[in-house]
Amino acid sequence: MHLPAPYSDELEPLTSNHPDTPPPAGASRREFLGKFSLASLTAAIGAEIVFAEKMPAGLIPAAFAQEAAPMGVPGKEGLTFLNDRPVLAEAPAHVLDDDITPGKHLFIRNNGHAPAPETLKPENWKLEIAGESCGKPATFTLGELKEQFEHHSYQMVLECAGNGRSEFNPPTHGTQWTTGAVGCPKWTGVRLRDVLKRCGLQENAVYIGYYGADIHLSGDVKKTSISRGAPLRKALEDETLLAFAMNGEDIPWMNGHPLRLVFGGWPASTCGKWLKKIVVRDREHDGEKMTGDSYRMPRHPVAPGTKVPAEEMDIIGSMPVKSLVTFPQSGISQPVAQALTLRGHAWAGEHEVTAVHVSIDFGATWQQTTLAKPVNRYAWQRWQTQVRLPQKGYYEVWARATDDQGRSQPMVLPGWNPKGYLNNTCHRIAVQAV
Ligand SMILES: Nc1nc2c(c(=O)[nH]1)N[C@H]1C(S)=C(S)[C@@H](COP(=O)(O)O)O[C@H]1N2
Ligand SMILES: [Mo]
Repeated sequence: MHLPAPYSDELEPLTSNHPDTPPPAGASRREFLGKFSLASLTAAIGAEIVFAEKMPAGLIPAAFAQEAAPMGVPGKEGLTFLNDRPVLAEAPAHVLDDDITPGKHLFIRNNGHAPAPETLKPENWKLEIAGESCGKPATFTLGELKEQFEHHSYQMVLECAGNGRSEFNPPTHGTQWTTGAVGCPKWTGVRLRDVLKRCGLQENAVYIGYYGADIHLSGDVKKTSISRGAPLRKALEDETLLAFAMNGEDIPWMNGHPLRLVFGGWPASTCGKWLKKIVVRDREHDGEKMTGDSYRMPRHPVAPGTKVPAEEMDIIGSMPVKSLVTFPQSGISQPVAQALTLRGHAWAGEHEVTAVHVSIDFGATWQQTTLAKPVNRYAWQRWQTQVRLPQKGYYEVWARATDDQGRSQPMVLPGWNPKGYLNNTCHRIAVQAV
């Protein structure tokens, strides 16, 4: 499936030098294959090509075609697939009703091609710690990480900074997420802090960056699809994990098995999947998608459609206050005047949610809901309540969360920004009273 430009990918449009794209008319097959070394094809397939020397120049490996149809990923259920190269899939709100998001319902946001499952063997996995501000660079096997460092588990929200992008007007380039690029599984791993302390931090260390094993969309192994990170203070938090398990099981393939980085309350783009290397930096990390307008917001509000210079943008840190109505499913019918249970989750980046209100009259009046405490910092919080719909007809249920700083979700779109980040408008569902 090839979707039109704004639906494809944040920064990397699907171009003709993509391995699954046929050679452009007129270009020789040799020219086409010339762009892809055998090594990059092998890496993308995840296995040695036995009769490589017999492979016709320009042949597009059938292994790539297997990915194309049907849309779907083994182990995933109930997700809406927005794209297949790279794989992008989000969860409809009602699919996120569980307190702890099961692996099958966790969204997928790939910037490149996921490494082939055969290349992700935990017993062969290694993590390198390096960078100019690392005291004693070292490599750990996954086994050593598990044996030598204490294990910790936290339930933490994972949300793409572009979640909600599809509503911005004028539209912004990137994955057109509706509301489902979010989930809150329970992560288990070792603390990044413990591992960094073992390797020693030089005094000038200020930032960390990650590198994963995924393959650039072009197939070029020298290119990196994404390499982001976070300031050292964030990297040293209790909850910042090198996670090797999710919900007590292996992390799903598309979500970073066998090792991923997890930060609490920050854009999910900081949480490197298929983690191979961490670099300790003496400056803000400058990897792929750290610079320019990637994951940055204008320092001051701008009129929709404005071009904002990079120096007037700041890197996104804590995510904003937000909520979802996960029950009932939007579109249901409900008998007039009967109690209708409503529930969902609310979260607020590095902050706690202090209240969730619902409205059935387009925001004219609001009713407070019962709100649970988070099981730990950075976990989402369950809210629930009941309403009665007074007469037959169409209603919308709106939910609005407020954080411990007194900030509430806007009822209309928040500030437009060039990349369409941080849309935390109130979630709405449709209900018909019959
Ligand atoms: N190695 C690697 N890590 C990555 C990405 C990626 O493409 N490659 N995507 C990032 C982005 S933009 C998001 S939103 C999250 C998505 O995590 P998920 O696919 O497990 O939901 O992973 C982040 N970590
Ligand atoms: Mo993302």
